[in-house]
Amino acid sequence: MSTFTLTRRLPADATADALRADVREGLTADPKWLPPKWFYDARGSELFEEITRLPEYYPTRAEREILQARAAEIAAATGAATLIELGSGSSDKTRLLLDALLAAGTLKTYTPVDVSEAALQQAGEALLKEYPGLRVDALIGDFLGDLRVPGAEGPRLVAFLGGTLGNLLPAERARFLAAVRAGLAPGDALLIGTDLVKDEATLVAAYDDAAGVTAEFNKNVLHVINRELGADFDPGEFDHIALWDRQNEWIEMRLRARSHQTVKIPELDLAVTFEPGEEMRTEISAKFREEGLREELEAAGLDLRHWWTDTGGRFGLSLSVA
Ligand code: AVJ
Repeated sequence: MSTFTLTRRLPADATADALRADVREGLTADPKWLPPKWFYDARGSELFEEITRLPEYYPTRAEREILQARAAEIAAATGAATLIELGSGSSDKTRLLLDALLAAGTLKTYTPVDVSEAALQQAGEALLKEYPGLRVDALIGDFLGDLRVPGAEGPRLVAFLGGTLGNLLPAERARFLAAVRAGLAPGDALLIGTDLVKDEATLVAAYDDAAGVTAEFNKNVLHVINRELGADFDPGEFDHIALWDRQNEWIEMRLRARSHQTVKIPELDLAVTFEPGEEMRTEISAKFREEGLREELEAAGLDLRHWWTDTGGRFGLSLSVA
């Protein structure tokens, strides 16, 4: 028998409190910014799934190619009884790992962790039908929060796929990796997917697609703030911007105000003014090099044991141990 449990790691209103705190901090800062995790309500998660199917957005396909080639090797190297996936979304590519770990006969439990309850619910129900015998213990939570999963049988494989590590600023990455490292027991392993530095045109196109899906995804954060905090953003008054920051080696997404506007956010008792052309950062998506990642892992006490890329050298998958 398969079982599916969905547990909220935080009190129900902690997410609401975090959104309020983030929006207040980001929209009163100069320059203004918003953290990318608030893209992912049900609509935002759907839009991201649509992004992964766009011709310009190569990371998902490149990572899938690596997983297809290496899943059996990963299963053999880790012998994982529990797969914990941070930022699991639709758990689509995860099936390659689940298949390999089940074929190796070691896997008992899959623990997806995501901020999107809708995505977890959908993924969990689908997995339940597809994998008889698998126990799915889903956690609604922020991967930057408490990573300890009590009672999860070892060895555990912690997977952080899709390149989401790149959404963290370097200092946040260091904290995140150290926190993951602190939660690993001997025999556990960490699998991270990272998009790699490449030519600017390819990178920018991936974040500014011709069909405009990424633009919709970017503006979705305004819809989220309108709904959750009673704000009156007019998403049509903002333009989607994607640019390559070659010093920091990250893609930056911004929303640029088309006109002077004052946005009211009643739940925060706040009014925010945008000048025409003013840009607000909504996401960074850092791109990596093998050596740089190895150093970041090492600084967190992690030892990179395997490094795989797709045949096009666009995306990297690393397996590390404590
Ligand atoms: C899901 C965080 C990996 O940074 O490429 C896609 C999100 N943003 N298009 C990324 C995203 C714009 C994506 N991650």
